[in-house]
Amino acid sequence: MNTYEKAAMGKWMLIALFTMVSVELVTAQTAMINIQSRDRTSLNGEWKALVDPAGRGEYLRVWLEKKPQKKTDFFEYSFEGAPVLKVPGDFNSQMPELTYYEGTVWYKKQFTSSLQPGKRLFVYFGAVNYLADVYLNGEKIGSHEGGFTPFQFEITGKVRKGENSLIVKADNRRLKNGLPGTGYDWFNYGGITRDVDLVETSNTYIEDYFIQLKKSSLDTVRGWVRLNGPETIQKINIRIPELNLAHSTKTDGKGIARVEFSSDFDLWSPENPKRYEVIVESETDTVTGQIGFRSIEVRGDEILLNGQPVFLKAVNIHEENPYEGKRTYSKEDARQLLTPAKELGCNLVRLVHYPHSEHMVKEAEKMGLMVWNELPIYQHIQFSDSLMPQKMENMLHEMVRRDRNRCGVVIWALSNETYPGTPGRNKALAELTRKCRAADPTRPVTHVTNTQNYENNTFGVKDSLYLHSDIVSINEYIGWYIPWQGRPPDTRWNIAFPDKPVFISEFGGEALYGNNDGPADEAAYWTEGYQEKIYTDQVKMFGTIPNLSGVCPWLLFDYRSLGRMHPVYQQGYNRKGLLSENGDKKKAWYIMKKYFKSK
Ligand code: GCB
Repeated sequence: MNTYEKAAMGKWMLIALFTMVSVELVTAQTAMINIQSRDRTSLNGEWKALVDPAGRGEYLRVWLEKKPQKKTDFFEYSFEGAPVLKVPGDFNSQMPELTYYEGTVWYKKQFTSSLQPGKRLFVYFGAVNYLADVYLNGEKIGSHEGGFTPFQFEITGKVRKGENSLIVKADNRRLKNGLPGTGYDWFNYGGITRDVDLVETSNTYIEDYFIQLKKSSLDTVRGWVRLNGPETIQKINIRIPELNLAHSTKTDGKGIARVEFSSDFDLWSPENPKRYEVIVESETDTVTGQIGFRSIEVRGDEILLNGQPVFLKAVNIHEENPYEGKRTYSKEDARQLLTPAKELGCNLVRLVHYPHSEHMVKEAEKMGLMVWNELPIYQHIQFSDSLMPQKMENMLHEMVRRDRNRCGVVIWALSNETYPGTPGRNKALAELTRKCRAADPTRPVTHVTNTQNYENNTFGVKDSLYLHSDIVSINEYIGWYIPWQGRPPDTRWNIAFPDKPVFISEFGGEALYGNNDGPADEAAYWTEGYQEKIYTDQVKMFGTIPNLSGVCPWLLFDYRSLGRMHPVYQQGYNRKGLLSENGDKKKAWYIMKKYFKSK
């Protein structure tokens, strides 16, 4: 391509990008709400629960809550006298008989409302795994698919003054055409796993906003504010009191205001996790958020944070409370997982393999940990299923919408270990990447693969998915699933994308904590010594990788996974943790800690 062609191409891309951004802004016009910075009335707590392994609840129409009129009336279900489950929380860890359950549970919560005329009300679910049908006072108000992203329904006009009954059918059965599909290496915790809230707004409310530094800039915010409701044309003020900053703009007939302002920000970074109170005001609504400002970009073969090259010292984390063997859901749970990541010397957490709760993302940001947010497009996904494009797109938007104002989030990861031969994969993921960049032009996007070839101690990395990836993210388990084919420091690399940064997104091996028989150099599989050796070799090999921009061991804690069947060493746990499920440090922990200290 000559200079002229390059310039023309650049211009075309800019026009395309602007058009795409506009499309995303104007299409999301159904009643939606970004509740991140809003007051909420929590519906957390005890919910009545009916376990329905036979799937009879549909036939019985339990949402109608019929009660017998006469003593002899037939009835076979009742929420009265039903056991209770805590929300948020998975059901598997709350009742011994549900430990391995994959099926339906009907949940019920009573609440009172005194919604005033002219106000609007939404019911918000942080996540329900995997399918949810929601009923209010006997009427279906909506359904949702996907176990790890938030959803909501407007209930203005449906909610009653006084008592209301909210019923949720939660079904965590695996679907062939689900996201993820049927096979995955983590525990399938089901139920209403995250917070449930009521959110009240004015008739025309601030539906969403995007307030982050524009790409490559250290001082200029470029974004938008979007209203929902009849009074679309309004004056908007954005204030950051600590910076003495006040910016005014105006919405158009579609309720959208462009935002652009500059300031001398104290930039967010792992060393300085600074956030500001940002107040967004319209004439009818006000929301207040804690927002940090930083720039993140891939330039050439480097990742730049605030304009400076950064090496990603990362660790993989599953959303499981290891000590209690349950899905994490609270701020405290999040801190429990993130504190050892800090201790290890990390500056980034790869939250696998699905979007984690808002608490994880917010606490990480506060603690100075960059966040990698990932979609559950994992291994064997049925890309050619006719419903798949829509499912992927919905999930993408739910993830981006929730976290686009979180400066801690620095990477959108769209897939993990999909296979080049899967029909429809390349087209589907290229399209998804385009949509992701349109929804958020500021953050790098990546795909992770494990399909590289390793022969004669040489890696061949050529999956065409990396054409759509700002970072070449590689999972490799040399020393565990695949034996070394030479000395680790002699490893060679043929990477078909020499101009991009490389990130080793997974490596490691399993060890049962305390299994320490024999000297380290004779150590056998499953010992801490063998795992330590894998880490020592990997660290030697890292020095051979061109454009290496970070590494991320698999993973922080041992975690539950049904496929891990070894009766002595695994007992239903994936044992690749640097820490046991009780938080004990394995020998490999110290190798990793030393490596991160040296970077
Ligand atoms: C992988 C997957 C991860 C697994 C891990 C393992 O490549 O991305 O989800 O759990 O390997 O332990 O095998």
